[in-house]
Amino acid sequence: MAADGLFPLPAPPRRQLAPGAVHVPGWLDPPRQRQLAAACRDWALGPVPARAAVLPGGARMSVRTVCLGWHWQPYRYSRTADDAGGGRVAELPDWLADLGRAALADAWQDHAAARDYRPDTALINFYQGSARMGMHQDKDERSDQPVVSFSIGDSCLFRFGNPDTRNRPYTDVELGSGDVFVFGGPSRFCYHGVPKTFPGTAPDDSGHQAGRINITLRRTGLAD
Ligand code: MD3
Ligand code: FE
Repeated sequence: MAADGLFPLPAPPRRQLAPGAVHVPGWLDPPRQRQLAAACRDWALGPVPARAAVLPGGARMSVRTVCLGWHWQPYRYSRTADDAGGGRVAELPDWLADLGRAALADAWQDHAAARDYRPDTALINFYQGSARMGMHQDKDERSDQPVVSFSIGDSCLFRFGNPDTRNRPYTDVELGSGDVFVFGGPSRFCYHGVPKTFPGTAPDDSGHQAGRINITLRRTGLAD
């Protein structure tokens, strides 16, 4: 293969839904999916256990979440998990922040933006059965750096909306195992949600047969 190593790799297939919102199907190869899924199941065990967060009105979310770097609960971040045993959250490992930077570089084809990306937290969501996530904005962060999302296991219906209302207009997209989605710039504060997952659709080689995992990397912009 004459071209091996001599030319840059082609950009991965990707689709821009709106300015700053880019979907890259299958960005994580199966070995990487398996490594991430195993790491997520490990983090779910502690030092802070994954838990279904309780909303201020008293309703419990159907998704279970564990956090790295900073603990999120509706609707604030802290270093300790005050609604899940009080322990201090595990560090966000450099390799995971680096993976987010690499995904951002590929999705946006913007190496300067990727160099400047400094995520300091990861929220890991576990969906099983009929778990879903209603339309919401992520605005507890004090930074407008992008959110990088990784999906593993079952596929889902993802609904990407607009910055002004939780209703139409929105675009429905299926997210599958290994997909990356980046939300930045004018898309960073758009409403979005997961109306449903598709149980039993996880590829055998994804390493996760117990539903869907979603990892989001973010910058909180908070300091101790
Ligand atoms: C668009 N998670 O954790 S990831 C969340 O699949 C969350 O578990 C969903 O929404 C999930 O807050 C969706 C995609 C996503 C994440 C953050 C966003 C889309 C976003 C922030 C702004 C706009
Ligand atoms: Fe969100």
